[in-house]
Amino acid sequence: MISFSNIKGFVFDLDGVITDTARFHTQAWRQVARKVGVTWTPELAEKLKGISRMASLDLILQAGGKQNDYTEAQKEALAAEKNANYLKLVDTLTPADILPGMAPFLISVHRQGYRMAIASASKNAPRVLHNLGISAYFPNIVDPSTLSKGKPDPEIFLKGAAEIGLRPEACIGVEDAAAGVQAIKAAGETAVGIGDAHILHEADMVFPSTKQLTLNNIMLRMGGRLSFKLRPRTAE
Ligand code: B16
Ligand code: MG
Repeated sequence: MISFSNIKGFVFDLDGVITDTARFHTQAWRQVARKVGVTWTPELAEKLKGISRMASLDLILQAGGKQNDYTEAQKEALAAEKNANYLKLVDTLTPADILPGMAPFLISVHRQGYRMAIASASKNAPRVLHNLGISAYFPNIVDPSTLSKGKPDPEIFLKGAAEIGLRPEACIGVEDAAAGVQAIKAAGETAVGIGDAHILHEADMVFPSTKQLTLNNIMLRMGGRLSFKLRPRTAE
C-alpha cells in the first residue's frame, strides 16, 4: 500500500458515503419494479449501488426476465418516472442527513489542505450536495454524463483525480459499493470502503460505517504517521 504521507487528495462517492440516498433510490426503484412486475430483493438493491440510472433499470428488468419487453422510449419514460420520485425524496434532505462522522471528516480533510472531488454516478449530485449544505467543499464534481463507462470502470475515479490536478496514486477514493471499490482500485488509487468487509473485500481498508472514518484511522491502517497535528474535531 502507498504511504499515507503521499496522499494529497480524496475522491468521494456520494450516495452511501456522504449521505444515505440509497434508501431513496430503493424506494423510487421499487415503485418502478412493482409497475413492471419485477420482484424486489435486497440483493437487487445492493447490485444497483453505484450503477447509473439506465444501467440500474436494465438490471431490474433483467432480474424479472423482462429485458426485451420495453422499447428505448419506454425505458426512458420509466427512468424519468423513477427520477421524479427520487427527486421528491432528495428535496427532503437537510444538513442533518449527512452521515454520522462525515461532516467533521470533511472539515478536517479540508482544513488539512487535501484536495477534494466527487465521483458519483448520480446526475443529481450537485442537488444532493446543495441540500446537505456542503456544496462549498466540492467545486470539483465529475460530470457523469461525460463518462463512457460506469463503475467498476476506473474512468470516474481517474477523472476525479484529474479534476483536482493529482495523480491517482496521490488519491484516496471512498466508496460504499463493490463496483465503486473496484473502480478505485482499477484507477490505481487507495480504496477506503464503508460497509460490509465481505462485500467490499477488494478495498485497502474497510470501516463498518462513516463513524470510524477519520484521518487518524486511515493513517493507522496505512501504517504511516501524520505529517501534521490533528486539530480537535469539535472546534467548529
Ligand atoms: P441518478 P453513487 C449512484 O450514486 C447510486 O449509488 C446509484 O444507485 C444510482 O443509480 C446512481 O448514482 C445514479 O443516480 O439516477 O441520481 O443519476 O453511489 O455513485 O454516488
Ligand atoms: Mg455509493
